[in-house]
Amino acid sequence: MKYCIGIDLGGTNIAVGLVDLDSKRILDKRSVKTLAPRSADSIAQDMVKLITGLCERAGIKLWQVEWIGVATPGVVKDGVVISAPNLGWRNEPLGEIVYSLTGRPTFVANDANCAAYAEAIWGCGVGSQSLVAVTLGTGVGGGIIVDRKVWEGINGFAAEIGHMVIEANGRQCGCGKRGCLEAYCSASALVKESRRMMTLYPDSAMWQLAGGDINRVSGIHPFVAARAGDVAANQVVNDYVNYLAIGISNIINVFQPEVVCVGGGVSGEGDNLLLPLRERLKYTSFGTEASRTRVEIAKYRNDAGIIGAGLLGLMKEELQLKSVVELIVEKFEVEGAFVSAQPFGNGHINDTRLVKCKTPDGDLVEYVLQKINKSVFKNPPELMENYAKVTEFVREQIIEQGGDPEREVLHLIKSHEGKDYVVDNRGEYWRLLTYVTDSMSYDKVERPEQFYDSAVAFGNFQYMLRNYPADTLHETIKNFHNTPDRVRQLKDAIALDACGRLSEVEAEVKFALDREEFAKTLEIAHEEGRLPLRVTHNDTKLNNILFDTKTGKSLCVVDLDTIMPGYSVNDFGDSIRFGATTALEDEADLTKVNFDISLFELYTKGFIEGTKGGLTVSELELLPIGAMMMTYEVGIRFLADYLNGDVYFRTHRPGHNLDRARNQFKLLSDMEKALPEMQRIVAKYINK
Ligand code: GN1
Ligand code: MG
Repeated sequence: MKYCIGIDLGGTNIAVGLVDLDSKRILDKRSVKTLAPRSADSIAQDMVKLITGLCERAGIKLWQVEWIGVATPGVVKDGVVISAPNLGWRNEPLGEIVYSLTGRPTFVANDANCAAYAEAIWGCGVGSQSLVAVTLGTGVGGGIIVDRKVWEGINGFAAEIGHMVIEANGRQCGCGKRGCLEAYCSASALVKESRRMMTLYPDSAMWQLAGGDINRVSGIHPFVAARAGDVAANQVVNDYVNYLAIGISNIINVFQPEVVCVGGGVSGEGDNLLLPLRERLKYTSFGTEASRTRVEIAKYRNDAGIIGAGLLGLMKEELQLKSVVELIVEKFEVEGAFVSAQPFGNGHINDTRLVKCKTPDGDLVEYVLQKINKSVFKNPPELMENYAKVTEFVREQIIEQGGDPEREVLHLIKSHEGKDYVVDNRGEYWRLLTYVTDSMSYDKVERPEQFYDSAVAFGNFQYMLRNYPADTLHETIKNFHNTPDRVRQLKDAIALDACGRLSEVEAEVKFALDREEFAKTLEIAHEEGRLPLRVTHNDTKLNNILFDTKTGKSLCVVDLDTIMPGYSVNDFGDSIRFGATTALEDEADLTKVNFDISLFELYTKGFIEGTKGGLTVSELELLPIGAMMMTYEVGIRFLADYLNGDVYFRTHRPGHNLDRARNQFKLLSDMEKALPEMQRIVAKYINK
């Protein structure tokens, strides 16, 4: 089955439905009160809670939802609700907010328009080219479809059918004018009129139906009483139908649509409303004899909002709707037109998508789009300045080394404004990179040569940056690999115990704090002049290298967010902890997690070769400590994040960060035992 989510955001309720795209049916739905006025952020959070609940009940994952459609009152453009008086909103980037919370493509459109469209294409107007929808609810709404497209008018809010005047100097309307259709044909007007007649006719059957309480009369009561022959009710219904017929005949006279679709709460009367209405229209429309316009009751009635919203993804071309990601991609100098965007890679921090565009010749061009995680990288413009300068510098080095600058270094695409990034309405930063064709990355070593290759590549990367002016680099994350400071952060997390998880992890906390002295080793070596600061990558996991799928060789170092002054041995160590192991970084079965000394040896050989004699002997002697340090450090970072409630690293299951921490601690225990062996191996390559 193919699923989507349809959200009907109303002034009173937020209704969310899980829609089956094939049958175009609502499989399940839930709602909460809107409680307007409320911020778009807080409303979106409620929407996401309902979405998650629906997915859980249906036993599906959020990523299985093809897209999310939101129908909202007010004027909408490119996912931004420009103005919605019912919600008290102006310029709220609802699409971006929902996207950022769910990661699913999100479309936003005006509620009456999407309801009308759903009726025209799949509802009572199926197969028709033109349809006008009249919604009889709290107010009277409308939507106009011409040639299967929504007619929004030059100002963007056409189809205010409820505010067509049908009686000069008539009843007062909420809009300030007099005589509007809404003042006669909304459900509220119907109730008001029933009450007026009840006071004039104390023996009307409507009194009984309302239980003797005039405040409890509803829009259904006059119809029921009229069928029983009640005079007062008959007059209410007749007047109602007459006024509605005037409104609808005006619509027919102006548009001559194939279908007029009557929806909203009052349309629940079905034939009781439709048959007299059709009868009246015979006398009110122009050219009735020859008229081919059909007047019908809406198919979706109360669910029109959910269905219309859910199906937005199917009507995005016609409605000229674009998802948040598409709108961002269009702000860059891309070749061709946007086709799709899919989640990409296994990074724990940024939101990464593989974007496909199509050129007029029909060629597909691929890009990598990333939304920079602002809570991790506090100053994205500085980060992007590093990124652009470093890639430029590395490009020159690659040309010097005789490499292919197109495939061996990342390439930033400029925005139309000539910048290296785009900022969206919410102040989020996005960058676009060319995708290196025929390449892939690995989360685990598949062949030993691969690991050796990655060692040469990371070593060479450091070598290429050996003359980079370090003082021009911004520090994108302060104290990133300052392990004693990471211990301090762990202690803060322990003291806070934000989620009450501390008692669960006593053994892990003890393991971490027992090694507090060890944590200082590299800082001391640096102070003693044995470990220089260099320009380093600082995130040298195997999956941050692209391999050529044709040759199997390493190709390009990626993930350049943390290039900063650092220690060479930490770059070495980060690769070891991630690659020289028999399991993935998050393997929960610790019996499968073992340090692999032969992979350690291969990497040592490759890294020393890659750095081309650029590292000092005292530095090289610290390589095994670097391996242990990075394993320890990321282990305590995972543990601290678990205690803090998983706010830093992206998780995919409960306890994910704890599994990762335990995994790294198991690896560290192995390494502690293997330290003499590691030192012997390193010594062997130093002397070569
Ligand atoms: C993060 O973004 P990604 O997944 O490549 C983290 C690294 C950790 C790593 C653990 C900026 O790297 O420091 O070692 O997860 N990056 C940042 O897998 O914190
Ligand atoms: Mg990465």
